[in-house]
Amino acid sequence: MKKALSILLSLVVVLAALPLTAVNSFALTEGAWEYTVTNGAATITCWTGTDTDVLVPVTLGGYAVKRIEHHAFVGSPISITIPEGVTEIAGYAFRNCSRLEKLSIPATVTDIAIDSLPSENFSTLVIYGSANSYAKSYVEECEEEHLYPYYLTFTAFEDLFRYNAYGNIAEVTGCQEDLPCVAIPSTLNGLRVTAIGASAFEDNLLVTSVAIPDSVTRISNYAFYNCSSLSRVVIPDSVKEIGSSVFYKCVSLSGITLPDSVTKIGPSAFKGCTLLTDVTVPDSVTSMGIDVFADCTSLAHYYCFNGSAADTYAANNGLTGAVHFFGDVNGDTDINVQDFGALVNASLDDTNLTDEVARTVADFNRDGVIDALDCRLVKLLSQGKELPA
Ligand SMILES: [Ca+2]
Ligand SMILES: [Ca+2]
Repeated sequence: MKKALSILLSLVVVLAALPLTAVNSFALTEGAWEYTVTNGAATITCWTGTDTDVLVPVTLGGYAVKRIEHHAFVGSPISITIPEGVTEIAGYAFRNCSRLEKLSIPATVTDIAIDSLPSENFSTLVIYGSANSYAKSYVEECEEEHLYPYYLTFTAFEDLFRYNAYGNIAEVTGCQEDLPCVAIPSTLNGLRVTAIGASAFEDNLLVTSVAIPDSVTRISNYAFYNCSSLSRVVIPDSVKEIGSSVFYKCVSLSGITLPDSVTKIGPSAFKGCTLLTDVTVPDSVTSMGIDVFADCTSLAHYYCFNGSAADTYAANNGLTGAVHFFGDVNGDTDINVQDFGALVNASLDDTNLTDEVARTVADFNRDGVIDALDCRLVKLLSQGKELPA
């Protein structure tokens, strides 16, 4: 048994030593998205959903989404919002989107194939982008070349978002139009967007999904208060502070993962999110106000770290039945050698772990994959040792 374990461990070490560039492209699925991963970046190959308003994910399986492949959209949404981070849109990417009315393209996109747009469209297509972006010059080029037999217009993010300027930074205070999907840009007129202002999207009943850029460090009080249709929010790992009542009464929000950058969550931040079933609170959070998850009547899975502020909050607010600790793969609230053994098996072949909760807590460093690094960290923890910073 000891020998078998040492062979396993050697394998783990070998796997961990493989450089990322050795990983070839492979096909994967997450929800309605099909994608491939090459050199640590995801390319979207197909969207199989039926939604009318689509927010392209920032990451798939823990990999940053960089490219949208040809014929990626076989159905036809009415709006497609591409978040920051994507750099390339292939030819024919939106070829079949004959109902497309709104296409939001961030400044990170620097390559759009000239034939990426629909060959016929029954609507006016507005492309939203930054004033000095590649997207804008792309639209101008299309107009000059009379490429598309329908009316294509461009609206700058600068005209779309309201904001306050402070020196060379901006705080977004709202949106001029009610859009179902909102990808907030990281710059507005050259100003770095570092905050979502108080009540910026309060009572917006139309918005279903929001992507926040990784320039933002603070989400202010009541920013998304009573956004009753909001089901998906991407909070980047730049955000340090979530104010009070930020997502209060967001009754469509079903899950939220807070990144490792968050240190403070204000009172009632997620109060009354009655559809919220899953939440992850990292151990970077050292301050949680009262009632952060009060009246979250569906909360079934509360992921946190043993001994963290989130653990204390759960104990003081009657959430213990929903609590799962990262690293506790067998769910007995203790982290020991049995969890380490289960993790080694899962890191060698992740089909060894089918339970969704076990899979979530097995990814100890929360990078989207269960691998040798998670094994190492849980081993240290099971031995009562300090984790590396
Ligand atoms: Ca355990
Ligand atoms: Ca991991």
